[in-house]
Amino acid sequence: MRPIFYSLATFICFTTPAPADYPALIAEDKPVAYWPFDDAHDCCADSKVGELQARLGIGVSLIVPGPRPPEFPNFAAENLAAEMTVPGQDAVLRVKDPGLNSVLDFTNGDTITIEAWVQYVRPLRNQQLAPIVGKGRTGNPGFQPNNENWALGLIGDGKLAHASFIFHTAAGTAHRWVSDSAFAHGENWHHIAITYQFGKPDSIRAWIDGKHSIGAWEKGRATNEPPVVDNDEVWIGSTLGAKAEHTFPGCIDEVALYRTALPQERIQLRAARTTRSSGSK
Ligand SMILES: [Ca+2]
Ligand SMILES: [Ca+2]
Repeated sequence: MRPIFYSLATFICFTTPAPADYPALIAEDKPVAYWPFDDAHDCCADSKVGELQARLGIGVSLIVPGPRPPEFPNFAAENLAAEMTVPGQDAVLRVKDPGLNSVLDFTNGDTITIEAWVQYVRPLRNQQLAPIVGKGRTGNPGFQPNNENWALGLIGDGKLAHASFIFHTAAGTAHRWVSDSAFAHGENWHHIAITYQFGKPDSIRAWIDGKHSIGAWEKGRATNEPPVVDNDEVWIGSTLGAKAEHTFPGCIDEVALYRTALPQERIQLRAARTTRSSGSK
């Protein structure tokens, strides 16, 4: 009987799923920056790749739960997220742009993927923007206010929130794409991802909870003009001086930035979920 026992043991060993490892999943796609918010220290939350630190504003808390098992099997049981705890009280994480032609700078011909998990707990008004992560539009001295190189956010329709992608041209004109799919506020976590090749308005793709969503550039806002590029900061969770009305109403986790377009099958892997429906439609 013993040989049979050993065979069975070997079989079990090889068929047991690997431990949940969301960071390893992200690393396989080679992001240029990835902030999991799980090992923050003193001033900052470090990017798991490269050297880009996200400096914590005083209104940010990094002790709140992020997506966790069993609902989100990719994640560790102790996964943590960033909460914009006190809107209007510096509830933002700031990342310095290293300078000219940095990994954070995008122009025509460059491809971007931005992704994050979000939990927005207060409803958004019609047309209210909830910033997730973006470069520029910080209100920092020395920069014009309408200088978003790229930005991922949610936008309200009075009832639900849609995914949005925004950039400004050098003239300061905003070009905003909005997803058709949307979801309600509450305790549910949602995964948002957008890919885009600058200069090609038809190249934009978006996913909410791993499901592709069609959408549209706002009227007259599709353009092949390049985005404004400068050395302003990347901000997570807020814009425009981190005032309350420009701050994300909830929690953000696992922010990653790529200079490639991630394919749908890789996006879907991230959004794995069990036990209850996502609530998005
Ligand atoms: Ca996390
Ligand atoms: Ca720059």
